[in-house]
This record gives sequence, structure tokens and C-alpha cells, in this order.
Amino acid sequence: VERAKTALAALRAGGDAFDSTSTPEPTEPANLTVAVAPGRVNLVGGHTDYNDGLCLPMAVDRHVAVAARPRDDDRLRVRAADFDETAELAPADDPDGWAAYVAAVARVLREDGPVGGADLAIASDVPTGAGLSSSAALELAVGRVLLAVSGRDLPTADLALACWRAEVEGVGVECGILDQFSAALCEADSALFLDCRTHEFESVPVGDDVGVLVIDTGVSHELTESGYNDRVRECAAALDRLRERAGRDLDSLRDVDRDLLDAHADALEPIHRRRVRHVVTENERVRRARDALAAGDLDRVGDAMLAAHESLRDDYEVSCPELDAAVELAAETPGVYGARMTGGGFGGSAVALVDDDALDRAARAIRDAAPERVGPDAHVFACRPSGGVRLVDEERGDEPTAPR
Ligand code: GAF
Repeated sequence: VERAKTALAALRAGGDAFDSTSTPEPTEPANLTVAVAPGRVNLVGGHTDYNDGLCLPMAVDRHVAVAARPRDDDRLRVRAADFDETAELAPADDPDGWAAYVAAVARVLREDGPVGGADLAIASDVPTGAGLSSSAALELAVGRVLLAVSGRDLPTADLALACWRAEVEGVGVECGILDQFSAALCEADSALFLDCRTHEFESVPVGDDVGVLVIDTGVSHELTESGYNDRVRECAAALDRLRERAGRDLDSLRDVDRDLLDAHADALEPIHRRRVRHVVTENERVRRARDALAAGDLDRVGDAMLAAHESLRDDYEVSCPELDAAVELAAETPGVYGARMTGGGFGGSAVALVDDDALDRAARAIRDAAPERVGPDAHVFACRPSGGVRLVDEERGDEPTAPR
């Protein structure tokens, strides 16, 4: 938050390239709005969201912060403190890179009401390309702050949907709603049980004896360039085939259960059969993990995570050697209940659920072994389940002020 505010002050002190006659402004404290949104890990429920399925994410205490002041025109002047770059966006602009997320969110929000011009500064401690959903955190923080400077508000789930549309239509990732709903709706000290078909959600408290470790493999992934969109298409092709064979109206792979898959497995190409098997069994694992978490049975949650990883590795084929090594390393570390890759895969991070009393020891053991076992750029850190997007209230400190 402080870095975003400092970057905003520097941006404004530097004058305005849109208006060559403008003079640098003093850094007045009034009219400053700041929003933060978290990254996430997903305990179970990988690649189920775009199949109308179930997931069990948790927001982490790493955030994207966006500081904003309104402008008199309709422009967005945006400073990315971490990249030392500034973008200047008119409403019709369609930039590349990080600015594409900002422009896309503004474009979608403008469909339902005015979005005023603003100077924005972004700072983040969510690692990018690490499978922790830094892009959804950016979208939610930008969306929340743009609504605030425009005197508008939206229920948080509607903002999440707007940001999801921005990602799909504006950035070109055919993703589901997992990341945007996580960055929006997770609550502190809880996981979020999310039904991606009905958009119903429920917080599942995790209790004080649960620790969470992220093992970032250091292998960067980029959803637009990975096999992500291929998986979306493979699922769609398998669904078409199952519809034909079953002679039934199936809305999505959510309508497929083990019996239906078994009955028509021979109609599917082997690769499609494996993809569907992952989705069907993963939805079952999410329910099991949710029930186990609610009952405080962390061994069962861990088992579901390990089984989920095997399924993502073997049936869905979205893991990579470094992620497999990270999960294997975590699984053999004392105090770890379970681990799996999190996010889209093809690189990025694994998440491990750990007995909180053993957290420091487990983190040290994994950190020590990671360079050799996982890779030279591996990075291990502990995190706490955090709350979703919120405006930072300067008066009261960092309090959630957004309606849920
Ligand atoms: C990425 C996507 F953006 C999500 O929608 C989800 O599909 C996830 O990969 C895999 O579960 O983060």
C-alpha cells in the first residue's frame, strides 16, 4: 500500500503527458483511494472451474495494491511501480502486457456505467507467473478502485464476474471464475467452497492449527501461451461426444458422473477419457476435502490434495517435473498433510498444507532441499488465509470496507 501511494505521488509530481501545458501537482492527501486484492492458492479443484465444477481456494496474505486519484478527463494514467513503467490509456486503447488487464477491466465496467479518468499506481508482492493469480488480484484491485473513484459500487460477486469477463474478452485466456472469485470473496482464516455453476460459495474456516506453504518452482508460466486453452477445448470436445453418445442434454462436464463416464468411455478418445476422468474425480475430491476441512480432519484434506496432484499430473497432464518434485519433497517432509500443484500448471507453484506447529521446521527443510530437488530458482514461503478485495480505509487502518 505504501509503495503504491509513493508511486502515485511520484506519478503526479512528474506532470501529465496527456496535457503538455499541465504543471506538476503537489501530493495532496485528499481524494486518495487505495484498494488491495489478494493472490490465491487452490487446495483442491484444479481445472474444474471452466467445466462448471467445484473448487476450494484460499486467498493468501500477498496483495496487489492500487492507489488512485480521480482526473478531470476520461484517461487512465497508470504507473506499475514493480516494472518501473507508466501507461497512458484513452478509453479506446487496447494495450499489451500488464496494462491490458487495467484497460480490459475499465472497458467492462464502462458497459454498465461511467468510469471516471484516474491516475493509478500499482504495487504488488504477489509473485507474477507463479500460479498465484496475480492477474486476478490486479483486476479486482483496479476494478474496486475505479468504481470508488467513479462514485459507483457493485456487489463483490458482480465485480468478480466483470473482472472474469475482462480476462476472457480483453486478455484472451479462456479461464473459469476461480481466480476472480477467490480474489473477491475469500475470507480471512478460511477456504472458500465455490460452485462454479451456480456461483454459490461458502467460507470454510481452517482453524489455527493449519499452516500453508507455497513452493514457487521458479518456472514461470503464462496462461495465454501454455496448454491451458487446449485443455478447455479438449473438455469441450469430450462433452460434445458424450452428448451425442448419451443422447442427453449435458450442460457441461459437471453433469457427467462416474457411471455416465464408465458407460460411454469407449466413445471417447483415450486423451479425452483421461481429461473427463480428472474433472469427475476432482469434483468428488473437492467435496471430500471441504467436508474434511470443516471436520478438522487435515489428514483427509491432505490425501485429497495428493490425489488431486496425481490426477492433474497423469490424467490432465498440466504438471511439470519441477512441480512434481515440489509435491514429492513436501509430501515426505514431517508435518505436511498433503500438497499439490496450484493454478493453471505448466510451471508456477505447489501448495502444501502443514501442521502449524511444524510450519517453521517444514519450511526450513523444504527451503534447504528445494534448490537441488526442485530447481535453482525455487522459492518457499509461508502464508495465512486472507480476506478478498477491499478498500483500505485510511482512518481505520487496513479494514475491509467492501460489501460481500
Ligand atoms: C488458472 C485459471 F485462470 C483458472 O480459471 C483455473 O482454471 C486454474 O488455472 C486451474 O484450476 O488459474
